[in-house]
Amino acid sequence: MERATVRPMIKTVQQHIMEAQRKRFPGASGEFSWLLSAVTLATKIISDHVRRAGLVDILGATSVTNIQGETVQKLDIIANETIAGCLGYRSSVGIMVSEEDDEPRILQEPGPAAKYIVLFDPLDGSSNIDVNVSIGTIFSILQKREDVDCSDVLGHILQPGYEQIAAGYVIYSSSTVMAYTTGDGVHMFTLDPGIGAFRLTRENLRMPEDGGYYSVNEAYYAQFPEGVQRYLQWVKSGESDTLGMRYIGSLVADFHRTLVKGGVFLYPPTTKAPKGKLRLLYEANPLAFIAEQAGGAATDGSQRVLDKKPTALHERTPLVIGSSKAVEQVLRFWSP
Ligand code: P6P
Repeated sequence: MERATVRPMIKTVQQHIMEAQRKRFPGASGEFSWLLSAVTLATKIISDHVRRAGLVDILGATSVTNIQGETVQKLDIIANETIAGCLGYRSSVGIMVSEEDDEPRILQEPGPAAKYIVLFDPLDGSSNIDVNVSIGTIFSILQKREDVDCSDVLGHILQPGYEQIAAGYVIYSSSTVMAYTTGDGVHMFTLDPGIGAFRLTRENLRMPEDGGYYSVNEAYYAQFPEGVQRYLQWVKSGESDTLGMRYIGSLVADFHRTLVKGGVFLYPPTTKAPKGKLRLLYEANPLAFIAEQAGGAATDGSQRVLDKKPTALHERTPLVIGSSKAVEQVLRFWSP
């Protein structure tokens, strides 16, 4: 009797990462996959907290203000310490950079083993927590530089985005979805609460070239550069009937929709925030890596985001990210 072919009906993110690493690096030690498992574990824990936010005393703000000058929400602290705790058990992680921490955390003494740097925004969009809007975690992974002394912590961290070896985000919404890339396409997983695992739901995702939405906070229209104002006048003129408009005010949610449905998200410079609001190292760079891997583009108006040479840990950048055509359309009106 012919043996039934058992096809794996479930591929978890761990399996996917291990297979991808073995395929690309046959001699891989598995330490990178082990590192990524810390991120997936941490985001499962954060997802559980987010799901229960209204039920236990973790809603609302603390009396703490972070380096960004923002009031720290309780869930921010839980998310930050959860990720630090999970990464702390990975001997391959030497340095951790968080939006919530003024300074980098040195998790392992500098040395050949502790070769990875993990940068993240533990809970982006946290101002939306109390109104039940989708929020997310964004992460970026670099390797320490060979040509920089171990003691030069910033020298290892301040690398251009094209040096990233992996990047991803997790969106906590109607379901918890993770998207990641290691430079070999973008892959998406949905957390199955029944088995507590992220299951592969989309492989080698491509950003739609046409259609979708433009996404910007038009309350700042008067503060935008004149070229951005001209783009907004054009996109609403009816000449481009392909784009609708959506703005959630939570970067991960606005980017996830743009990745899946197409269009463009903009956070331009304003008179109040002349360098833009979003952070380069742990927001713009990881999302730019994903956008490009899905066939899209990401610019600060003057240059490719991934080419920017960072000069400070928490530096900000203007961001225009989405379908290549939609990004190019913005630049036809605004190229500072
Ligand atoms: P605005 C959330 O506070 C955040 O950092 C991003 O998630 C989001 O894209 C942006 O700020 C929204 O900023 O100025 O439109 O409220």
